[in-house]
Amino acid sequence: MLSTFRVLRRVSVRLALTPRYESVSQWSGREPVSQDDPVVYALMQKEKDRQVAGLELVASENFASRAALEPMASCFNNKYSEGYPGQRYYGGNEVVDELEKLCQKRALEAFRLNPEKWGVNVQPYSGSPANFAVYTALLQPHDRIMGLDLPDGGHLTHGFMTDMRRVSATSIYFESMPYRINSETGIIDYDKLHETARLFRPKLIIAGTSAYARLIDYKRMRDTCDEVKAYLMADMAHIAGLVAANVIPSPFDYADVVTTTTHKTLRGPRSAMIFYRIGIKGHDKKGNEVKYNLERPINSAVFPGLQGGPHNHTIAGVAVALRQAATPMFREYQQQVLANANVMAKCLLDKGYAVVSGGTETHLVLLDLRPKGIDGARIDFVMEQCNITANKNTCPGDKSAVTPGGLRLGAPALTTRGFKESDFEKVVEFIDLAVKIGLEAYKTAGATVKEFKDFVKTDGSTQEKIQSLKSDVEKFSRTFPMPGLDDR
Ligand code: DSN
Repeated sequence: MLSTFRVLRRVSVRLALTPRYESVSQWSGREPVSQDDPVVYALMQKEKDRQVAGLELVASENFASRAALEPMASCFNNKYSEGYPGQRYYGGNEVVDELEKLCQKRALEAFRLNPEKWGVNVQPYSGSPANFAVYTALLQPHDRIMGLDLPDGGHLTHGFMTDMRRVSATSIYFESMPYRINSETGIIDYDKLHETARLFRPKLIIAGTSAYARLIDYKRMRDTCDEVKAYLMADMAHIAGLVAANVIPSPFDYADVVTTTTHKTLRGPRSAMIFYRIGIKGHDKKGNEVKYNLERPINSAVFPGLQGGPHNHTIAGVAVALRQAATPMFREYQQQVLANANVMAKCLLDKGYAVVSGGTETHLVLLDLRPKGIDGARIDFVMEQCNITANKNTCPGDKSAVTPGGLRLGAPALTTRGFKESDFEKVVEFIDLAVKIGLEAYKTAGATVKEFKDFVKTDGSTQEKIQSLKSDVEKFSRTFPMPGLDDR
């Protein structure tokens, strides 16, 4: 059988040799991609098939609906609209203004926010730029921030740095002091966070996680912020859908600013939003009203500070997803996400696996493979060979992010495909089989991860087991529906 690469090469050579349009007058610009560019179209179909045939457990991924995807292939793509509704630099933005205001309104409604108390910027291109925009707005260069350390479940943009290097720009331009989880319990060490904050005196503390299966105690963090006079920024990117559905506590009760992406549990296109408090903050000693001053700095930081024209086609898709997020159907979906993640944790524990913090209260489970005598990098690789995608992840106490001890397993994407608790029991069976294949291979493979991977790819007996599991996974996965458009 020809490899995909060879097929694509043949197609590209043929296309290069055969002009599809003799002159510009023959090109209407209305040809479908399948006709205009079969090479890219073939890749789209190949990726679609990979998604349909696999078990998607990457906790930050999801499958957007057709309705949320379609606006991204619309004429909104064509329009530049630097500025904000009613204040644009270019003409022709009356419809874009309507769209952006609709998206803002739906964003506030989806999170049950009072428009007299909260405003929202829907222009950030994605989560990392959104977080950087908040820091740019509220901090001076080298001001101090505190976020959950990346190996403990935080995100790069929460100030990540190592002993050797300031990795994230958020640690290059700002002074970062991490807080951590308690390695015994797997829960954020709020006492230590409080103690460190009193010494470090940060100007902003981030309540947000990327690989953490427990609920955040926003009140405790608010209390610490009040004591040290810091802003509380919640980054709810992972849990936004659960918050919108009101199935977990909301950061809006305590935070000054809330950032989120729109494509994880929220199930929309890839984009981000920044919510900020507006209106009266309190009163000064003389009894005069003090107002929040977040809206102008945040809007200016997004544009013109960090970005150019907003991606209106994406904002249109986000508006669609936000309408969906305000429906009872969406709440039902998020309840199922929680139930599925819970079953995944329980089944893993029943099979003798270790799970960081002993379970989950969110959409993900952090599987600790170290007690099994293997790591996340090796098992992640074996699972990928079997069409099960997750990601290797550090566990408390891990020294290396390259061969971390665990795997992050998320329920949102498969729940979108209609998986219920019994299906997740089956998913755990598949994971368990993959771990067993990995453990067996580890006995014979060389010491390095590269040697392990080479062994897995070439050892006959290992390959036989992998192909058999892959075939079972594929058969199972293909029985579930996939949202979106059929061929893309
Ligand atoms: N990649 C996303 C995550 O996994 O959390 C966000 O950067």
